[in-house]
Amino acid sequence: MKTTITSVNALEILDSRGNPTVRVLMELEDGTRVSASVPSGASTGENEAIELRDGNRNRYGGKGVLHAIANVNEEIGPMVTGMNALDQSLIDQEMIELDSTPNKEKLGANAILGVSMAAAKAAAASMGLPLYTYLGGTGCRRLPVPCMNILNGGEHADNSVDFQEFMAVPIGAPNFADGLRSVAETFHALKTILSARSLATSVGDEGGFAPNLDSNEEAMELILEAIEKAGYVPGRDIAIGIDSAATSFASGKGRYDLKWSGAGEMSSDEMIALVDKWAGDYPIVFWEDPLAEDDWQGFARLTAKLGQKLEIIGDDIFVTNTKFIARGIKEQTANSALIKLNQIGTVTETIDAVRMCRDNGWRYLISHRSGETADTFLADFALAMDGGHLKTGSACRSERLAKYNRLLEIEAVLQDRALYYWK
Ligand code: 2PG
Ligand code: MG
Repeated sequence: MKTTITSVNALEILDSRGNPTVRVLMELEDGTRVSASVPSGASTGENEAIELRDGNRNRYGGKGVLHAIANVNEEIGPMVTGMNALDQSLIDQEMIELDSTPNKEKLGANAILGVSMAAAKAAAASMGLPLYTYLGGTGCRRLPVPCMNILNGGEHADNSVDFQEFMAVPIGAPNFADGLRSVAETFHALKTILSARSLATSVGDEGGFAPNLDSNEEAMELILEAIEKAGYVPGRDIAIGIDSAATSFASGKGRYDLKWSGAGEMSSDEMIALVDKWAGDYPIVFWEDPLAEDDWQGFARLTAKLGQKLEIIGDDIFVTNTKFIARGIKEQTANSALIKLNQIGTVTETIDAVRMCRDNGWRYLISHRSGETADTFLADFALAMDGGHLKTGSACRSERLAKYNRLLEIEAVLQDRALYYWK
């Protein structure tokens, strides 16, 4: 059969932080050849699928992935060779069974995901279909709103801002290209504003600026100014999305230490009051990880208070795992989930997580990782999942732009058949 997998090999490559990651090369009987590269997070959730690292301090400070590579070359590869690349869920299931641990610690989620993504890419290529059509079907033509991370803090930068990501969200644009342009222009306007105040214009891991500021509020004020300077109306043309990544500054159960800004300790309820105040003061449309991964009660209180007007997204708390999303739905912990392929480790399980959100009236935000490669799988995946929004970093750093540029390309192909809208 044309789509039979004939060879699978893995290679250790470097990600955007210069850390090793897995690239899988796959070939099919009809000569189709693809490669897929796996991303890697910094502010990771405790329950994420395990990224296998060698731990050998003499290579890349212990971050090598030679074991994961060997697992692809010696165990997973031989097993999937001879399988049909079109059988995505079967391939994924067989890998899950071969691993046999709940968090993929034996083979490594980085090894498994590389093969899973490669199978999808190979199947699409062999069928002569764009990846988004193969994964999303013939009716798939809605471009995601690009939630552009223009100011970085937390663990993604060395500055004095506690919240990890401040995103410009082009909610009023007529199409993807104009939406992307408006937030890229905002990014440039922000640079001009920072320079004029002698603030640093160096960037964090995802390409957003990382200046030292006096407070987290100052970040919001600067962004509002940048939106206006770029010629847009905050809240009408461009809204704001935040990822606090609160697990990274939790100082105990239900306690938060705003350590980077030096603003001091806060309880869950004080954090909820801050979110409430900001949601009133600023045009915020979503807030990711406002509280830590173990603060289920705090999340539920926040959702009860603000869930009607704000998209409250769980990242570290749900880790793209249907087990935790199901609990979140039952306990009304949030109203949206962040979706990251490598948090769960296969394409099929990631689609399961999306389906669970959709079936229960939740939203979902498709996301990159802070350590990325030039692989554009995510762009097609976001379109295929039809969730309406995607976060994949700033308007600089090519590993981020690769995804945005792929979406520009798709929109150009779809022409006036492309759809773009917020909500
Ligand atoms: C997040 C991500 C991506 P990381 O927290 O949402 O922006 O960061 O990949 O470091 O977990
Ligand atoms: Mg996050």
